Amino acid sequence: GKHPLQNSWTLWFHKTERSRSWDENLRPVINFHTVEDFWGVFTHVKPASQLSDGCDYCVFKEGIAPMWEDKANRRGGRWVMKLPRADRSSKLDTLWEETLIAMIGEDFFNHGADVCGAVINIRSGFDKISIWTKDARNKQSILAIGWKLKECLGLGPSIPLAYQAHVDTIMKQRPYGKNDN
Ligand code: M7G
Repeated sequence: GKHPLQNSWTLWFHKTERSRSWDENLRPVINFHTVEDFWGVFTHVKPASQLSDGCDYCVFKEGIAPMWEDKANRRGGRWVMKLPRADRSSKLDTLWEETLIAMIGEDFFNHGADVCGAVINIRSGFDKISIWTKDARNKQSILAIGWKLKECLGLGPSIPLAYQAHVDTIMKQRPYGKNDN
């Protein structure tokens, strides 16, 4: 039989169409809840490195939308790494795959319940991979999750990992469609 994951997950896809609002451009693609179905999904969708600028993949626990407004994210934040575009072809797909494996394997020192999902943003300047967590005040789980992520991905000093509360990200936002980094 198939090997169940601890949670059911939804893959979402975002593609910037200037005529539509941000949330209209965001669509759920498929749900999965076994190891085998995860690999089935990820061998069939386009690798992130092949998407055009402005696209995102999001993998979130089923029932949590990959947006700041969802009640699971409202008080949360993200661990985010900025990846130079020059590394897109060599490193990006592997880092994204390793991020997802760490996340769906619940390999976060028992703080998996604080994880909401993961996002990859394909952008012209810096691509970004992030893990969204539930509560930006929960220092203990944030540190455990960040530490484990760094370890799983083997991140060295050339790829800094920083935590940002969504409220701080929202304060810095520019009008939709004008953001390329
Ligand atoms: P981004 O796609 O997260 O990163 O945000 P980027 O700056 O690297 O492109 C770009 C813009 O998309 C934001 O400034 C918002 O206008 C919009 N946006 C992004 N997110 C994650 C959200 C969200 O969760 N909710 C809403 N309402 N808008 C968002």
